[in-house]
Amino acid sequence: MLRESLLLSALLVGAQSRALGRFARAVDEASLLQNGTYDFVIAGGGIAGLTVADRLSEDPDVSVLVIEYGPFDQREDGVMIPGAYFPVPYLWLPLLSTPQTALNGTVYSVPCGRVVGGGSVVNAMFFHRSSALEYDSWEALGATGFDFHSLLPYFKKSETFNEPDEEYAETHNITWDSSVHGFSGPVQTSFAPYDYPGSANFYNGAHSIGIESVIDTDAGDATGLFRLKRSVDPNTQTRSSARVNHYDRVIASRPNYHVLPSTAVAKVLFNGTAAVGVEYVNQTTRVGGTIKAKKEVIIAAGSVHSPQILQLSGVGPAPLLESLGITPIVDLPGVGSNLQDHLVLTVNYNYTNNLFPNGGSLQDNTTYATEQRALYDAGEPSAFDLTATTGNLIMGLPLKNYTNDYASVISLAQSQDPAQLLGGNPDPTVLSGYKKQRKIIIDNINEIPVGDISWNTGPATSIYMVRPLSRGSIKANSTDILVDPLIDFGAITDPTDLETLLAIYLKNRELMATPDIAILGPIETSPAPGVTDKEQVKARLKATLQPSNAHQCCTNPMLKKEDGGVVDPEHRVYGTTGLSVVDASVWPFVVGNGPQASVYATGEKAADVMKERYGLA
Ligand SMILES: Cc1cc2nc3c(=O)[nH]c(=O)nc-3n(C[C@H](O)[C@H](O)[C@H](O)COP(=O)(O)OP(=O)(O)OC[C@H]3O[C@@H](n4cnc5c(N)ncnc54)[C@H](O)[C@@H]3O)c2cc1C
Ligand SMILES: *[C@@H]1O[C@H](CO)[C@@H](O)[C@H](O)[C@H]1NC(C)=O
Ligand SMILES: *[C@@H]1O[C@H](CO)[C@@H](O)[C@H](O)[C@H]1NC(C)=O
Ligand SMILES: *[C@@H]1O[C@H](CO)[C@@H](O)[C@H](O)[C@H]1NC(C)=O
Ligand SMILES: *[C@@H]1O[C@H](CO)[C@@H](O)[C@H](O)[C@H]1NC(C)=O
Ligand SMILES: *[C@@H]1O[C@H](CO)[C@@H](O)[C@H](O)[C@H]1NC(C)=O
Ligand SMILES: *[C@@H]1O[C@H](CO)[C@@H](O)[C@H](O)[C@H]1NC(C)=O
Ligand SMILES: *[C@@H]1O[C@H](CO)[C@@H](O)[C@H](O)[C@H]1NC(C)=O
Ligand SMILES: *[C@@H]1O[C@H](CO)[C@@H](O)[C@H](O)[C@H]1NC(C)=O
Ligand SMILES: CC(=O)N[C@H]1CO[C@H](CO)[C@@H](O)[C@@H]1O
Repeated sequence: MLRESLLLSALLVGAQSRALGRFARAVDEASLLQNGTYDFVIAGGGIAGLTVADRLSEDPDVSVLVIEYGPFDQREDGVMIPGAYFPVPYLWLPLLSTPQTALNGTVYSVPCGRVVGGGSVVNAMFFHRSSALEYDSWEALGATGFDFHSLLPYFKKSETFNEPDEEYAETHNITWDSSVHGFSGPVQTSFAPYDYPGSANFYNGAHSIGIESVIDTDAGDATGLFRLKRSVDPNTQTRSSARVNHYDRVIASRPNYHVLPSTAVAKVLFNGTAAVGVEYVNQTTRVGGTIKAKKEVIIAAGSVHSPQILQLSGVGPAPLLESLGITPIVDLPGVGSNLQDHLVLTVNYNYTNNLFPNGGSLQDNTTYATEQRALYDAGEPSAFDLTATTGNLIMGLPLKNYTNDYASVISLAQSQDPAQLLGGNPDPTVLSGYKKQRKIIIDNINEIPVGDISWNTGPATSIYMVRPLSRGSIKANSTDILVDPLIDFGAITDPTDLETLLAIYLKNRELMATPDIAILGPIETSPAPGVTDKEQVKARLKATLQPSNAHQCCTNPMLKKEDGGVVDPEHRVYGTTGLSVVDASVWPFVVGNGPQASVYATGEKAADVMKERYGLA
């Protein structure tokens, strides 16, 4: 049970600044309760939380505490070794969606990290920026300073890009543009030095139907075929997680940087509308405590949980808060609105004539797996350098490159009633922001990627629909932080999203039928083998798709307040002081590529904004 007697006065009287421990480290509750106060208290130690904590604590006079729901990982193979990818202990399980109305009421699991490092400890490690036009559109919607040109220094600051071996790059058609990369940042990024022969079939097959390669997704145009880049340290071929690159990296030199693991932030404590600290609860004992924040409380609990914390703190849509018996401190309708993710569709194949080895071989062939693991352990190129059973190539294309009939998809989108899509009676500010998003997305739909195709050279192609027009929501369903919120993806509530997915699926069929790939004898086994009628194919896609690729975002959007915004361009929550949000929940709409590179950059930028705000070194 949460302690009931955590009064603001007790918090403020009890809190005194004392000497902090000698090294950055995990702290326990006992030491916190004695000391009780920090300059910055960060709720959530994922990518954004640890990035900001690291940067703020560069000033030795500043104390930072990160409170993280999950534990520290133990550097298990499943976390560290790409080919052994299986980070299940650190996923948020069980975490379920609400029944999805446009998907026959199906409930889906919600993939999310719960560990120090958050998503960066459990993710598939793919590390790419998205197209400049996407960030420029955020800026146009009100996220001042988030255009690609302004973000570029932060993208560079966040990474150490490791160029591949020149000869390997040449024989594998790997290209990049050094001028857009950083070479001294915390995140180690690299290309895998191993590949399956089928990659050439994919590469040549795509080229044969006019799909062009992009030199470097990170230079502002992310459309085309490209080699997957990873947040992997090439010297060890191990994961460069935020725990590794924004905590372990600085541990010996930061007496002012603390992490309290296995503890949930239950709510933000206010004096009026000024955030003054947080209430937390030990996950095991369910006993709580409070911490004072002298300068700021920073919310970084990820896009599913950040809005939940705000709502439980009295910051959110007043009707929702009142239904839970929470007195609103700030009526902010956008908190928990605007949930977005990427749809996933897996297409499976048998082959009459596939090449060996391929993306299925690690699982099919124990001799090969043993041989590859020995090579990995010896520091040689190995299939274990690739994440689980994925391949090395992916393509991201605009709508017109997936279908000649893009005009009908666009007119379907334009014929929708945005108010109905948001449930019929939406808050007018949220509706206003949604309409602006729809316009800018539809205007750019033939320029920015709407989806991806990635063949693993073996049994599976992964299709992603990354440009949703549907919107979901996060709503607290209890005042107890340990009770999961209601997570409604709103998947394909706008039927345009299913049409876009269909276009990508059909383009993939065309690709698999090119001579370069057809020679391998692929036979589709799911989701719609032999089905050609479009309505029937769509029914199969609906039954097979997953509404989440673990890329949740945008639930506390940086938009104007009159457009349903939650934070201003300096990450400050409207109507409050001393409270900000820094994670992927502040984005106006989802990026087309995997989000992590953009989350690191968002965190770097937020930290700079805060240093400026408080005049920190
Ligand atoms: C399985 C998986 C695969 C992915 N693959 C890729 C990929 O290949 N490429 C890519 O670019 N992106 C990938 N992603 C997405 C990427 O990791 C996320 O977008 C990113 O981690 C989001 O960063 P964040 O800081 O917003 O939140 P997170 O990194 O999710 O961090 C939020 C943290 O807050 C903690 N928290 C939640 N509630 C509380 C609370 N009440 N109190 C305290 N702490 C709390 C959580 O435990 C978590 O550690 C993947 C994600 C997952 C889960
Ligand atoms: C939570 O409580 C348990 C049981 O008392 C304790 O062992 C653990 O250290 C506490 N967690 C933290 C982070 O202090
Ligand atoms: C929808 O769900 C119901 C109940 O689970 C099931 O009987 C029905 O077959 C499903 N329909 C489709 C089209 O999947
Ligand atoms: C690289 O490109 C060349 C020329 O287009 C092609 O012949 C070759 O098969 C490609 N190889 C790979 C691994 O993509
Ligand atoms: C998309 O199609 C246009 C023609 O409409 C073409 O010029 C462009 O190269 C294609 N993009 C890619 C990445 O193949
Ligand atoms: C709350 O804020 C007011 C106004 O800023 C201040 O006068 C008061 O001392 C604060 N209360 C506490 C308990 O700090
Ligand atoms: C299994 O892997 C071994 C070792 O690489 C290889 O020699 C063998 O041909 C593979 N077997 C099959 C069926 O592909
Ligand atoms: C939400 O809360 C209500 C009331 O406590 C409960 O009946 C319902 O089962 C909860 N919903 C979910 C999905 O947990
Ligand atoms: C695919 O291969 C499996 C295993 O050999 C077999 O059971 C299945 O019938 C095949 N499916 C098709 C559509 O060929
Ligand atoms: C986390 C922390 O800084 N703990 C300190 C609290 O204060 C005691 C006594 O002053 C120190 O011993 C702890 O290191």
